[in-house]
Amino acid sequence: MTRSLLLACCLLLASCNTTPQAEAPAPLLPVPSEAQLAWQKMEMNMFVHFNMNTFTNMEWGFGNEQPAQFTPTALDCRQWARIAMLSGMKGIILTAKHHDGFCLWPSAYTEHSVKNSPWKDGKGDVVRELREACDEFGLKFGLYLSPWDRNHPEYGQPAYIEYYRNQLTELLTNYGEVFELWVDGANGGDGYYGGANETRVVDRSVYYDWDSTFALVRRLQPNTVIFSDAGPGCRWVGNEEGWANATNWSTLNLEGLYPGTPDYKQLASGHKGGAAWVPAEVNTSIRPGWYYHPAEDTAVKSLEKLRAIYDNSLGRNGLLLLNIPVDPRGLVHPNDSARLMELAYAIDADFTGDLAPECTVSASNERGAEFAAANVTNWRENTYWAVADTARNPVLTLTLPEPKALRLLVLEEFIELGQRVAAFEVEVSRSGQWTPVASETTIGYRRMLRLSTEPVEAIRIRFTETLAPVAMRRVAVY
Ligand code: FUL
Repeated sequence: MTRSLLLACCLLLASCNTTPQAEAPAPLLPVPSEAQLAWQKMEMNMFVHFNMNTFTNMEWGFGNEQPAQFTPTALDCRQWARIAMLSGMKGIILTAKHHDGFCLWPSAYTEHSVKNSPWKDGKGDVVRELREACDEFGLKFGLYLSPWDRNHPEYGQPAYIEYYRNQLTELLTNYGEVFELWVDGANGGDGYYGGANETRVVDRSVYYDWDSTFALVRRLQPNTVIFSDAGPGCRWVGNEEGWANATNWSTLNLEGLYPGTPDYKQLASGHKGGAAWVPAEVNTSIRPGWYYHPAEDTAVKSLEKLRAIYDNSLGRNGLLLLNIPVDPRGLVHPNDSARLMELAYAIDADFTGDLAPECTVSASNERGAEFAAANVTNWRENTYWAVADTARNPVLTLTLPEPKALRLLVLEEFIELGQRVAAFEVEVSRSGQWTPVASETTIGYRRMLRLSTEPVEAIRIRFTETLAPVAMRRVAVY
C-alpha cells in the first residue's frame, strides 16, 4: 500500500468515527440585540429620583421653582453607588430632568439648572458626579430625561422638541456610555411654562416625533437601550407596583403604541409571537412616592414586600428597576439602605445551595451531544439543552442523589435564540409517584417558582407548548 493510500484510509476511518455535529436550532425571531441581552443580564438596577422635588417635598413640581431651592448639604453620589453595588444592582438611572424641568447638569440650553443654584456655587454637576461614582463602583449609568417639561415656555411647540433633542445630545455626548435612556409617558396638562400658567396637553402619539429622536439616540450611542411604553429597547410593564404578569413575553407588536399610550395594560404580558423584542422593565419605588418625603421614612417597603416584588419581576422574565429616593442632604436615608441590605442577604440566601449540579439530568430528547440535557446544570452562559426540531412535548428530569424538600425552582431559556416556551408543567416524584406542583406559561430569561414540597427524589418539567424547539440555558433547584 502506498503512503497516500494509507493516509486516505486513515482519514476515511477517522471521519466514520466522528458523529456528525448537530446543528444549533434556528433562532425564533425576534431575538434580543447584544445591547438588550447585556441589559437583561443586569437583572436589578437602581432608579434614583432626586431633583427639585426633593427640596419642595413634591412628586410633580409645577415648573415655577427657583434654582436657589436646590440646596443639598451633603450630596454624595458615591454613597448611592456603594449602596447599589452592595445590594447586587448593576446600574443606576438618575432623573437628570423631571417634569418640573430643573436640570441636574449645567445645560447650555436653559438657566433652570444646577448652574444657578447655591450648591457648589453653581459649579456642581450631579450627572457627572454620578457618572464618576458609577465608574468607581463598577456600575452602568443611565438617565431619565422627562419629555414633559412644565418649566419650558415653548413646551407644546416644535421649538421645545429641538430643546429636548439638544439636551439629549448634551447628555449622550458629554457623560460617557449611557446604558439606558428612560423616556417617560406622563403629561398632566397644567404647568408654569415660563409664566404662562396654563394647561398644555399634547398629542403624545405625534408631538414628540419619537422616531427622529430615537434615531438621534442611536446615532450618538448605538448601545443605549431606550425605555418607554413602547420600547424600542425595553418596555414599561404597565404598572408601578412591581409586578409583571406570570405570562410575560419579551416580544411585542409595536403598532399603535407610543410613550404615554393609553393601551398600557397589555404591557404586563407582552405579545405571544410579537414582531419586536421589547422585554419588560418593572419599575417601582421602595417607598410610596418616587421622591423623598420625610413623612415616608416609616413607610419603606417591608422585606417581605420587596421579596415578592423581586419574585414577580425578575422571577417573571422582567428586569427590576427599584427606586431609592435620595433625601435633601443628597444621601440615601438609612431606613432605605438598611432594607436594601436585608434584601441582598435574603436574595443571597435564596440562591445558595443549588442542588441541580448534583442531580442526574435526563431528557426525552436531545438534539445532539453539545445540546445535552446536562448543560442546564453546568452554570455556563453559552451552553444549553436543545431538542430536535421534530421533538414534541419534551420532558426534562432531574433526579436528586437523595430525597430533599424543594423550595425554589429557577428556569432559564437560552433567549439568544428567542423566547420559545408557552406552557410547561412541573411534577415531583415521591416513592415513585409523580405529583403535579405547578402548571405555568412563559419562562424567558428567568422564571422563578416557589415550591414547598416534602422530600422528593426527582423533579421533572414537561414542556407542553412551545413556539419552536426548546432551548434551555439553566435549571436550578433549591
Ligand atoms: C411617572 C412619572 O410621572 C413619575 O413622577 C415617576 O417619574 C415615574 C417613574 O414615572 O410616569
